[in-house]
Amino acid sequence: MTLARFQMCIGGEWVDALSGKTFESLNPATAQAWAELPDADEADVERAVQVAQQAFDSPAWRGLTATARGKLLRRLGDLIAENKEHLAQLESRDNGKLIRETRGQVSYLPEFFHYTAGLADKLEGGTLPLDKPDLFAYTVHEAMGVVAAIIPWNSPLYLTAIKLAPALAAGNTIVIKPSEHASATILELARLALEAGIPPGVVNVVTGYGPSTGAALTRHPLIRKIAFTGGAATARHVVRSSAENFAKLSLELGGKSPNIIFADADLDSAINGAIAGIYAASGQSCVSGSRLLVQDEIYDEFVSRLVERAQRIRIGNPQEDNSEMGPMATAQQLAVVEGLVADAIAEGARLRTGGKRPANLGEGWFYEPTLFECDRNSMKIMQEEVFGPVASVIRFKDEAEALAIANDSQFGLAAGIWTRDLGRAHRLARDVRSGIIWVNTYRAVSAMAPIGGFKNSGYGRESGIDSVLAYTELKTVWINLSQAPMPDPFVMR
Ligand code: TXE
Repeated sequence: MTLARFQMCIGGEWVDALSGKTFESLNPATAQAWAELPDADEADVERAVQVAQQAFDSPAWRGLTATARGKLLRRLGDLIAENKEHLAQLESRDNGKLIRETRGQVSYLPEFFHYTAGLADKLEGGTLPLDKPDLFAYTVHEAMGVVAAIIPWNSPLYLTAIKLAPALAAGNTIVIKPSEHASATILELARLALEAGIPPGVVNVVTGYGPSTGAALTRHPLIRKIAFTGGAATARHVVRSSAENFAKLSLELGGKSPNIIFADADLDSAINGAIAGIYAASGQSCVSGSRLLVQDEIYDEFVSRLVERAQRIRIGNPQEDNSEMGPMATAQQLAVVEGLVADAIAEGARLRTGGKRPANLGEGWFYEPTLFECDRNSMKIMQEEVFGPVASVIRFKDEAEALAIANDSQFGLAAGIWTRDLGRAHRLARDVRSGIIWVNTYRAVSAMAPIGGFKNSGYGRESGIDSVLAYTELKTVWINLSQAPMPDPFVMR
């Protein structure tokens, strides 16, 4: 099979790596290479960052009003809408996500650009009611400079959109490093950005591996902000890189989110919510509801219904419309899942279904929907992120115990609460330590709703009305109104 050939986008030009090196991207459904991409090293990253800095300083970008930037973002959103089927197909082939899911995600993608476009010219500073009558001061939100965006493989377009749109709305330029496992759609996005009229050099994409391309980018001295989504171990490298020049950081690192089902819940809905939480996207979602907490009275019925539904999930080619679960996106992730399942069995977790690769699906990195029953929240399978279709379920007596189990985690990204009791829903929404709470629903996203975590799930928020501010520096301007000479130079005014 001939491989699709991609080039990187630097300064509006389509280029190979200076070294000429390339790497292959594999199709997770077949484990076969389908594309070849440039393997950027330090020299390519240097070029991309320099070009992004020049674009930041250029009148073609800096001279635009915020309203004009907003119009460009709106146009980019429109172009994504026009190209949605192409983008959905490409992402599904590259990372193995279901076509029905990539279609849904891409159809919604323009909203992130349209919503953020409207925010571009609403970043108002303030005039300060100073306690010093001879002085007047005001604040301004200014662009930071060159932003580095580090993107994982699980939802490349979505996770890029929530960084790219606010970064550009605020007037920054950007160098994006997509995952080596799923870069194709981000290169297409750069093409659409150029087509939208965003000046060359404002949006750049370098492709390659994390420890080489990614590390060269995050430690580059001209980078003023790093927006990262990925795993905790990689995030620690990124935090260390940022110490070089104190680049600002946002980190979104996944979780072990509790999905709490009370006996008074609508059980049909809660079953669907539990399935959506863990088996959608084959569990490769930062917000996956991988810890199921189920109340005593309904525990047995709930678990057997869940097992029955999990066993009916149609695993198959992600590009077929009727598949319900596709493969793991990478062979490494499949190995992680297999390792954690083996550890769970060794620790005494009871395997109710799954726990293996399905037969008859060829070489693709498929894994069965898996469910463990656990007696203790301290078990490794209750504490560690699997990032695969593996749920662990535990029983609880009452609200206090559910809350204690929910909060007994190093993570704090999301939580689901299933109950008809309004007071209880609000109590738990208040007391569960996580950045997102879903009541009687799961895995809902919106351009208007911030996403981000407490504890080891990271810091910073993406999406929502404050998202653009996270890509700005605040400047305070002081004006002396007095006609008198400057007073005593040795005393602070
Ligand atoms: O992500 P990595 P991986 C979790 C999930 C998974 C684990 C590891 O638990 O098992 O993370 O996944 C780039 N400097 N999530 O290995 O390594 C890399 O090239 C700079 C949660 O795929 O974090 C890629 O572009 N960059 C998650 C990006 O970092 C580096 C989504 C993410 O890769 C780098 C995915 C370095 N030294 C996995 N090393 C979520 N929150 O949604 C790697 N990269």
